[in-house]
Amino acid sequence: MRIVVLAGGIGGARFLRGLKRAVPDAEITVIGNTGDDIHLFGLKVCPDLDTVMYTLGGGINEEQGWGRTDETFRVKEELAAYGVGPEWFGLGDRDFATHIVRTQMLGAGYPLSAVTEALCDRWQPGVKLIPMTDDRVETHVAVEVDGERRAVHFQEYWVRLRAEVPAEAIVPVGAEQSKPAPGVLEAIAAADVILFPPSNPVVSVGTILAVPGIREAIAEAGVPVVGLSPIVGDAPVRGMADKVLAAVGVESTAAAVAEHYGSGLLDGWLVDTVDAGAVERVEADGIRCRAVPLMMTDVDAAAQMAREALALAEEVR
Ligand code: GDP
Ligand code: FO1
Ligand code: CA
Repeated sequence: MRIVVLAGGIGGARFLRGLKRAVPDAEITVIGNTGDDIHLFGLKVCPDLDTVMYTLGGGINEEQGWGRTDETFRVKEELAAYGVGPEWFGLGDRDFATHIVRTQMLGAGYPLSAVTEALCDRWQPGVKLIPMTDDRVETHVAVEVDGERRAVHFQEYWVRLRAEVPAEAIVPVGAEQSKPAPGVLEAIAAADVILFPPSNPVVSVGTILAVPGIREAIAEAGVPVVGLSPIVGDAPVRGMADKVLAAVGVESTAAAVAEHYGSGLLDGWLVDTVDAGAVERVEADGIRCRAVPLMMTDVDAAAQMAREALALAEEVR
């Protein structure tokens, strides 16, 4: 079975770990969000690609959900001693090596997709991880600070400002001019099923869908497209997805997120059992919906969610 998954960071990575356990023989292609990417200290950092790579490759900091396990911050301390920031972004020593290798290869002329493949040679994530695009796309957030409207990088909004200032718009800068990376459209066209994990619908899956051609390819693939809600009990399970949903005018409910994707894209949608009341509303929108446990408390729980998603895909096929 060929499965394509559109993934952000933690929500995507933890779901993928379950999916691999549920269907060990499946050929899984992950289209990763690169809108969160940021240049720091002259280095290219790709948080969502790295979160997927480290999680599936066994190098992730489990408690945190991002970054390396057993991390130290000596380089960051030394940079701070030079007065070189930003200090609000915690790049660890082991993680730095990944960004150095990536930046070196990009500088030598390799596209991000080839660089990602090379990094995965070490981590062996057991999936084909492809960035959504090789072109530069950066999510910026229009915020109002001290009565003034300005655009900040998504990481500054998320990490430094903790999404506590009102976001007026979310803009994937560069997306309109970007092209899907090699292999993205091919994987979608060859897929037996396409899954949207419980990733952020706006700044993870939404950004991937903003790359011209990807949304269209999914809609035209003619295979079941099934998503899992990252919103449980009218709130994100972790993080501040409610803030970016509000910025695009979507309420933080499992049903509203399904409607945001729309029946033109989604065939099936899983909500948590606490949101069973949403099933009728989602089905009225023409999207087949089931309520099942959606908390990824461990890999087995994530695997069971993956089985439910694939079962729903068979129902709508
Ligand atoms: P990020 O890039 O690290 O923010 O990760 P993603 O975009 O892939 O996923 C973020 C989303 O994952 C958040 O909106 C969370 O609500 C969701 N999430 C995290 N853990 C769980 C879980 O156990 N169950 C569900 N249903 N959603 C989760
Ligand atoms: N998230 C934080 O909240 N604080 C950090 O200092 C931070 C550092 C960081 C470094 C590398 C990396 O791959 C991810 C990192 N993240 C950090 C997580 C990440 O930037 C965001 O949580 C996601 O991109 C949000 O979607
Ligand atoms: Ca992210």
